[in-house]
Formats: sequence, structure tokens, C-alpha cells
Amino acid sequence: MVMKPDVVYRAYQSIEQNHAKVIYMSPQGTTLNQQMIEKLSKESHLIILCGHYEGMDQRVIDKIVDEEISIGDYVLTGGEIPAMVLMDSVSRYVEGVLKKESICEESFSTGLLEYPQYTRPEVFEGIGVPEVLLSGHHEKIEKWRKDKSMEVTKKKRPDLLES
Ligand code: 4FN
Repeated sequence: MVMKPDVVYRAYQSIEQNHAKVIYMSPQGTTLNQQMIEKLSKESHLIILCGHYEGMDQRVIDKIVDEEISIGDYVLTGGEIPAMVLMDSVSRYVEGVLKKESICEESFSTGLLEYPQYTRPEVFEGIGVPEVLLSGHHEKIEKWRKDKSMEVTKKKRPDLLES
């Protein structure tokens, strides 16, 4: 079953905005990354289109779509979850969604993975928390976190360090 172009086009016209960027979620698209998300967050309007069943008539795609984006290489039953992934990741940059600090403080904005996190209790199943975190020495803690971020990234995702 292929989604009909006239039906999709009418849905599009009913929400059309002058400066909306139209994105089609598709396995044929460019794979989504944080850089693309940050760029999209600067658009004034986004319209996210996605397929289900066997996809969509190509003519309506050619007529209205500005950019095709994929969230990765696996088979899905529909593009709704990819559309939600895009919404979630872009909305973090929208004013008022998060507190300002949490956007840039995040390790991913440095391009690195996050350092390990700990909370109470101080000892869990006989396992303690790294000593430095209990010291209250803020500069040492900061350095420990930076070093750990780098160490974890080198070990688990060396590809992130290439760019
Ligand atoms: N998927 C592949 C090759 C051929 C088809 C598919 C597939 C949902 C409407 C598209 C999938 C994955 C990431 C949208 C997959 C995405 C979709 C996405 C998606 C039903 C037609 C379909 C080679 C990638 C495995 C089904 C590869 N990001 N077709 O899944 O919409 O956005």
C-alpha cells in the first residue's frame, strides 16, 4: 500500500507556513547527527513528513520536500518514530524547553561522550564512589570529568574524535 500524493498534499497545504522547511524521514536520507540538529533548530518552522506501509508516491516528495533525513540503517514499519526522534532532539534547542546551562554543559556539545555519573548511596553493594568526587574540590572534580570523557570516548567511540 502506497500513500496517495493528493491526500498527503492536502495535509501539507492545511499546515503550510511561508518559511517552513519540509523534511522527509526516509532510509534514503542523510543520517542525522548533532550538527544537523543544531542547524535545523535555527529554522523558524519545520514540517516533518514520514511514510508508513510501503512509503509515499514519489511525486509529492519531489514537489514539497526540502531535505531527506534518516535516523540510521535498519528496517522500520514507519517513519513516525524517526519523526519523533527529530522532534525530541531539535526541541532541546528551543527557548524554554531546557534550562540554558543543560544545553551547552552537555558533553556532546564538546563532541565527547559523557563521564560516569554517581549519586547516593556512597557505597552500593560494597562498591564505593571514586574518591575525588567526595573531596568537594571542584577544580579536581572538573579535571577528573574532562579526563574521563576523553578516556571513555577514546575507548568506546574513537570515531567521534576524528572530526
Ligand atoms: N522506513 C532499508 C532499506 C529499505 C527500506 C527500509 C525501511 C517505513 C515507509 C520507509 C527506516 C529507517 C530509518 C525514516 C530500510 C526511516 C525509515 C529511517 C523508514 C515505511 C517506507 C520505511 C537499508 C536502511 C535497512 C520502511 C535499510 N529514518 N523501509 O525501513 O521510514 O527515517
